[in-house]
Amino acid sequence: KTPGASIRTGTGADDLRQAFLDNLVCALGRLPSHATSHDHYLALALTVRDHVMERGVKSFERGDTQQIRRVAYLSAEFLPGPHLGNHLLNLGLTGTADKALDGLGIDLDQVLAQEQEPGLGNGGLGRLASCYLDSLATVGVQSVGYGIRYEFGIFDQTIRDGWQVEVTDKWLHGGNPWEVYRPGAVQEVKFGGHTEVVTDAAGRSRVHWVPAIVVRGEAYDTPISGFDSDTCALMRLWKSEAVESFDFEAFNHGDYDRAVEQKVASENLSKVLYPNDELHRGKELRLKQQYFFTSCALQDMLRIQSLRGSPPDSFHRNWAVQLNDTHPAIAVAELMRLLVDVHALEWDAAWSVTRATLSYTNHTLLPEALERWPVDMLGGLLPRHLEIIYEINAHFLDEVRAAFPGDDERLARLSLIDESGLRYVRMANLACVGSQTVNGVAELHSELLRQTVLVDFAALWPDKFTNVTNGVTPRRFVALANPGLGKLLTKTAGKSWPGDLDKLRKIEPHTDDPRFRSEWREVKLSNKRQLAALIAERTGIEVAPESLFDVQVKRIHEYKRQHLNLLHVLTLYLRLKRDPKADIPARTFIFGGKAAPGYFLAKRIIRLATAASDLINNDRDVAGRIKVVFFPDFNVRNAQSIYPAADLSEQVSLAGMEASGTGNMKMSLNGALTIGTLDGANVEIREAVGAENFFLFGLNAGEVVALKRGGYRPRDRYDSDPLLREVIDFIGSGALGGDVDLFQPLVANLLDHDPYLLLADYRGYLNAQQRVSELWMDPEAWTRASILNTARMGRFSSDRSIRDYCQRVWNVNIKKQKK
Ligand code: 26R
Repeated sequence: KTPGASIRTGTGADDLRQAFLDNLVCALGRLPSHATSHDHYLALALTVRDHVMERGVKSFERGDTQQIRRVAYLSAEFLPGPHLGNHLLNLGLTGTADKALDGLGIDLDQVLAQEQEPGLGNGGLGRLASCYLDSLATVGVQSVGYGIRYEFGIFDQTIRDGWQVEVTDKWLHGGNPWEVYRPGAVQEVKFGGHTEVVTDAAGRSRVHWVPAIVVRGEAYDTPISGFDSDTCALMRLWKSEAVESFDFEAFNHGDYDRAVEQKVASENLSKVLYPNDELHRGKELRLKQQYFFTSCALQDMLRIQSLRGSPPDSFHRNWAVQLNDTHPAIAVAELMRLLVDVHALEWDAAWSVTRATLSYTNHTLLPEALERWPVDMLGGLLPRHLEIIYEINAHFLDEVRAAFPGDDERLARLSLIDESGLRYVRMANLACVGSQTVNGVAELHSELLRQTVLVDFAALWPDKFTNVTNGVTPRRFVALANPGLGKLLTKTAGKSWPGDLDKLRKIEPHTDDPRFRSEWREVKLSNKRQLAALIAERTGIEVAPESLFDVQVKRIHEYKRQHLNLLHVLTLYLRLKRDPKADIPARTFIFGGKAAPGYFLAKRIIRLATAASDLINNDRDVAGRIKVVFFPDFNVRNAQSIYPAADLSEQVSLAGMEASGTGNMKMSLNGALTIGTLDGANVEIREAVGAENFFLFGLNAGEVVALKRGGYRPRDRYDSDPLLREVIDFIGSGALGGDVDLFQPLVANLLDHDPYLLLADYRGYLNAQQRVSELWMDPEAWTRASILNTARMGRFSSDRSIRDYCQRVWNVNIKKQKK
């Protein structure tokens, strides 16, 4: 035992069991004889949290004494997934916990199943933030992930009569054993009102913001452990509270409704996550949320800064602040306000500090996702920030005029204010101007960023731009999700691979070993059996584990083209109906993903998937040949069951649209082969695993632009391709169930607009699918390609991404603290 180690954090099975029982009785007040599985979960979570906290506290202490530059990752979304199993893995305590509970007749898996995951994000961007905290802790960088403690996260998806029905997410209802409330870290956040110029004691004029409303931000900390690491990251989420519980004046006048109005309005700020991704609607409450957490975060960093005894003008030496998309981009103006108005720095000094502190990551090129706020709305809510934005803009446009004299159009494009009609503040421009570094999330995306959305900024400041390709944590998405594969990898490549993913290369020489191949297939088959059981439980559909599992799981969006996948499914179906003897290997098509509640066509695409599922699964003519599943409520937990069972990973977005994708990495890492376009990180995955182990199809980004420019006419494709005509007519015919009009909007959209060029890529896609079927019929060749996918995916560990950020963006040294 290490000196000072208490039973509370002892690492033997007896210590763990005792700590567990103590928590059950003392912290939860439950008699062991009466405790439920959920009580067991809470008690084990509290036990494990002690271990993580102890590390966290010690590592932050080191950071304070060493005046280390810390990373603050500002993100409106986090999707950590269930914590318990991951912590046990990271701490090396899984076996011990199993043993400790076993001694009490308790099953660890049943305990793990009790946890409600925090669904505080929509999809890729939120999950990436959580992978990055995992890797920051793992590689030993001190960091805080700042965000919002939404009371209601992303909705739970249920399927009723084939339609998505949204159910409120109640993740906090069973209690949250992971978070620690921090009364000492409370912040005040102002809204509305006006500004005044006042003279301070030193005779200097300063701007004073007199707000209409003040809201309290309360901090809740969740520790995030690293793999085999002494460092621990912190996820610090802010909850909004009213400053006063009641308006006592109104209360005393008997106006009870008005008395609580203010309180309700304040608490609404952190009430619910906006469930739309990639569609910016200028909702005021969302702007309030963004400012709320950004302000809390920056004030908190300044507080810690002063606790360390460092002055505000060296803020950038102590903090590197990363803006996860433009959602926290108001940070540019807020940091200026805090430095100039509150900490009395001169404008120029404050501007240098701000620009040396902030960096901005862009996650999407879709024009409808770019955030811009009406000037009146922003000015009404944040009057001082609008003044600051104007002043930044004035300085900035002077710089532009000097660099490009007389170029007024360029000036208008670069301006922080869009003045082409109703006036808007452009948040991407604000983020660019206020940042040290701007990056995209895959090579292709970063390139397109420089060539399109941010082309004028790239011309002005070419050195500001860089790329950091996304990555995923192999701990959660391989070791935890796929323990069978994990064991085989450890046996073959040694035990260090989860923290050093390039080690996977070591399995490559075993590709041609028949024994290894058969073990590889056995692992996959066993994962598919488990998923088949889960599918039966959730949907009542029976699928054959021996069939090819063809998987597309991600948010539902037209640009991701789940409906292109469905065109293939239905084409196969029609072919089997026509030609029952067709040589087509058995396939199970698995779809999963949530649609934004207000996204009409995305919901129709889900309905199309469920209609195809109903029709095909109940047609005896194709029994044993193809099956279709829509797996409800795709979230981190379900993802952990699905990725390990995938044979084929569908990454079929229109080239140039998907910034990176990260599900593509998770599946390939778990031995799936990809069918995909040259989009996002697919490009780099294909390079890494080898073109012969990847099914490529479709237009590339340049061809997409050219085709659109040349006047694309989808109806011509329909007219000239009989297979395409047949499948589209079939969808429009009413034969899929429901009334004839059910899929008319989808069909009409494809024939008359087809903004994502499905009809142009249809043939190429069918051909690639044909190659998939052929390779599948040669199990040895398929297995070989599957092994090579895993073996060559090392660079897509989020540890590599974080090292890239440390080098190219944050200027932080990595000294992995070994135990
Ligand atoms: C403006 C608002 C409605 C909004 C826009 C976009 C809200 C949320 C989003 C989410 C976007 C930015 C997102 O998740 N993008 C995804 O980021 C992943 C991580 O970098 C990429 O892998 C993925 O390609 C990209 O779509």
